[in-house]
Amino acid sequence: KIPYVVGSKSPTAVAINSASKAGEWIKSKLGMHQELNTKVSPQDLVTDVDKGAEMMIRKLILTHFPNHDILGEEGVAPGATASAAALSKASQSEYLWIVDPIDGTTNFVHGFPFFCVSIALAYRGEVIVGVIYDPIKDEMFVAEKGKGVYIHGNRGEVSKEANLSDSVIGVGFNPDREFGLPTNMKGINALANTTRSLRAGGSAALHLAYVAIGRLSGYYEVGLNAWDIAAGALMVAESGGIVTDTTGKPYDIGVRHVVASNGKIHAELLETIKAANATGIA
Ligand code: 2AM
Ligand code: CA
Ligand code: CA
Ligand code: CA
Repeated sequence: KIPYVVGSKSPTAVAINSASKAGEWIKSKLGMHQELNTKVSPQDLVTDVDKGAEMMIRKLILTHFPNHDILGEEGVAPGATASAAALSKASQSEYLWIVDPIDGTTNFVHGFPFFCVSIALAYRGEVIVGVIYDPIKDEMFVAEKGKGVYIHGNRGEVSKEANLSDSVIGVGFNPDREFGLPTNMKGINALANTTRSLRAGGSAALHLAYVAIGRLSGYYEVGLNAWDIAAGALMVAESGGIVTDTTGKPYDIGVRHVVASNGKIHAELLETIKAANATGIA
């Protein structure tokens, strides 16, 4: 279905196959998870299905690329400090796979049909492949560095809006009640007053994929991790959009406070977030 994937063993093909297999399995487990635990806070959920999907993806990647490193959300100790430490160690890798087995676990647990598998491959710290699979809509988003973004073989493009007042912006509610959520809400408030409308679907990766193919004009959320953003950020860049942090610094795999857009509204989006004092902890 994706024309430029040659051979079933290219990294892109392995990413697509892994996302597709894990996604099908996750979908089959919808409403059937057996364990539900919390991590650092009551809002921070994990199920046996998150863990099982990550194991499945690890195994598939290592079958083809036994020497590559893998950074997966459920393989890392929870909490901002632990995830930053894991990323800083992992970023020394030559080839590093960055895996979020279910992005949108809260949705998965509640049966809200908006979640995905997100898989990225970085070479010396730079993302070169990004794959996001939504098993509910059976939508496979694929980006390769320098080759654009594709949804089932069709080239994706960012939207055309040139002003925030014509824009629909994706946002998310950071679960950290003490710092993250209050910061996020300042930005969300400012955007609610200046945009056409906001959408908070609950999956950072899918929101980024939607920006890349023009279903959203932009996206803003603070306090994310590398696995939420890596694949989607490549997609936005490859479709002609822009991804920065909330201060305007260009995207790299360490960015946690993300602003993504079709490019045309980026300055206005950043300005609005900065003026609201919603840039998050550096
Ligand atoms: P997850 O479902 O993989 O955990 C929703 O606003 C976004 O925030 C999702 O992409 C979600 O990813 C992420 N998220 C959920 N809990 C989080 C936490 N405790 N810290 C940071 N990000 C989180
Ligand atoms: Ca999680
Ligand atoms: Ca995630
Ligand atoms: Ca996850």
